[in-house]
Order: sequence, then C-alpha cells, then structure tokens
Amino acid sequence: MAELRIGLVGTGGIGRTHIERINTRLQGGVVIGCADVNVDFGKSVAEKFGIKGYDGPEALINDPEIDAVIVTASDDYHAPFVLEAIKAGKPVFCEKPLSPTPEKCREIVEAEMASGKHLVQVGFMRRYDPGYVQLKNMIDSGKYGAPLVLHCCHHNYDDGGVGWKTSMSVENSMIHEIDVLRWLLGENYKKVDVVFPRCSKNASEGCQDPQIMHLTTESGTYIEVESFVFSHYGYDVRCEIVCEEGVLNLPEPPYAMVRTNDARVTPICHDWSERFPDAYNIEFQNWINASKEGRVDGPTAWDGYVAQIAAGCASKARDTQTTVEIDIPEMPEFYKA
Ligand code: ISE
Repeated sequence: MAELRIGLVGTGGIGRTHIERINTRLQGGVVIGCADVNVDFGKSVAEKFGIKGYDGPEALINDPEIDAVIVTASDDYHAPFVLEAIKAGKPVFCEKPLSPTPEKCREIVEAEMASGKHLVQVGFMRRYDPGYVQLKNMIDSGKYGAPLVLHCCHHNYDDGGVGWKTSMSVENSMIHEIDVLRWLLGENYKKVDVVFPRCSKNASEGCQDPQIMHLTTESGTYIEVESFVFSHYGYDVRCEIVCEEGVLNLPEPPYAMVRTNDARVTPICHDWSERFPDAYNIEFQNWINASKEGRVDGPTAWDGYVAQIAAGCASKARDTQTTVEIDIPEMPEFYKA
C-alpha cells in the first residue's frame, strides 16, 4: 500500500489538529475525507482542508476508498463508530476514552476478538512522549530498583470552556495518568480513593477542584495524582518516581530562562497541544506505519477497557468518599501477542 487513505470522524478541535498534523507533517498516510454527526459542519471542515466531505460518519467508514479510520467524535459516539469500523474490517484509531463506560469498552474488545484481527488503537498519547519513554526505559533497566512511590500532578490552566464537571477530573483528565502509569509500571491497580482538598475559588460553579487520586498497584506501589483543572498559571504535568536506588523525574519542555523585570522566568506551556506535540506526531506516525502492516503496536482496546474499569472505580470512590477495590479481569490471549 503506497499511502494509507484515512477518514476522520468528528471534526471538532482535536480532529482538525490531527488532519493538519497528518497532511502536513507525517509520511505514509493522508486524511482524504472527514465527517461529523453534524453533517454540514463536517462538510465545511472538509472544504476547508480540500478533502472529501460525507453524509455522515457511517458513509465515511464504509467508503471502499477509506483504508483506516480516526475517531475524534465526542466521547459517547466513540463506541458506535469504532464498532462500525471493526465491522468494516478497518484499522481504527480512537481518541481517549475508548468509551465512557467499561461495558461499552468490553463490547469493543469482544467485537475485535470476534473479527480475528487487531484493529483498534486508543489515543493515550503520553506513551509516546519522549520524557515518559525515558522513564519507562529507566524503570525497565532495573538499575534503580523497584518503584515505591509516585508523586504526579496534572494541572490545566482552566478547562472551564468545555463545561467542566467534577466527574471529568478523573474521567477526562486523570485518565491519562491511569493509563500511562499502568504502562510505566507494567502492572494493574488494586485499589483507589479520591479526596477533595479545599476547593479553589476559581473552580467553575459546583465543581470540586483540585482533586487528589490515590492508587495502589498489585505489588503495593503507591501513587498520588493531583488534578487541578483551574490552576490559573499554566499546563503543568509532573511525575516523580521514588525507586529503591534513585528518584526519577519526568523531563519538562526545554524552555530558555529569561531574566527580566527583576526576575528569572522559565515559561510553562499553556495547554496540552503545546505540551505534547511530539507525542502526538510520534503516535500518529507509528499508527500509520503499523496500520499499513496490519498491526496495532500502541495502546489496545484492552488497555482502553482496563483504563475505564479503573476510572469507573475511581469515580465510585470519589462519589462515595471510600476506598474502592479494582478488579481487572485476566487479559485474553488475543491481546498478549
Ligand atoms: C483533555 O481532554 C486532554 O486530553 C488533556 O490532555 C488533559 O490535560 C485535559 O485535562 C483533558 O480535558
């Protein structure tokens, strides 16, 4: 296959950045069409990019000219479009979450296994961030001994624009840590709780912000993740791993320090698109390469399912203010390859 012909479903902000990224910066694949549940909007985006517009997502997914599908629709539409792509036998990249509910994720897992083909990748892009990859290599080298405690923070400048709700801190924001830390440590979680510190005056009406999630892994590694969605100072993602023989820190973007106005200033990113551009580029280049070879070598539907089980338990822990046990089923052989 010379070039992977990609169709994108869901033409909101992140969808448009992926079209632009793939068609101007990456190799071996091109987004040739897009669609949206709001058909007219999808067509207007297609026109802007000079690509084919469709009478809705199903028409795009089933077009024989489309080799592979990207789903960037709103979260509740992920499962139906991923299932449609599996039915069509096409590789499908789905932005996180695979689906807001573990039950729907399980349905996708079952459908993929029944198809007999590895087709689904979930958009947990942090696994491709060069900083997290360094941490993973350090842990896997064994040089620093076992990871004992992780201190993480995930601060957004202000995510109020998307109609933020208390539940989204776990389900939309810390879901990234839920996935990337499981991948870093190579083990599943055992229990979780979520506590509410004093609420910021900047939190949107009725929202609890910040929130602190505590996770314990099967081997007993203890993790705390602080989510502060309305931090009002920048986009700040930190991860410190205390190991038996050393402490590992996630590298921050290399901004030059400026001396000005009686101060030394080092900028902080404003949002995820500034913080993780390399991760997204590497993620999509890998996905294009693997799809052309009929492989999935990134986060699978199983990873998406497991993340959603853990997030569901964290949500229950938050709502009941109790500690909740996390029970992850045995990974099927299909996903072990
Ligand atoms: C958003 O959906 C993302 O995926 C960002 O990476 C995260 O920082 C933000 O909190 C989410 O709302």
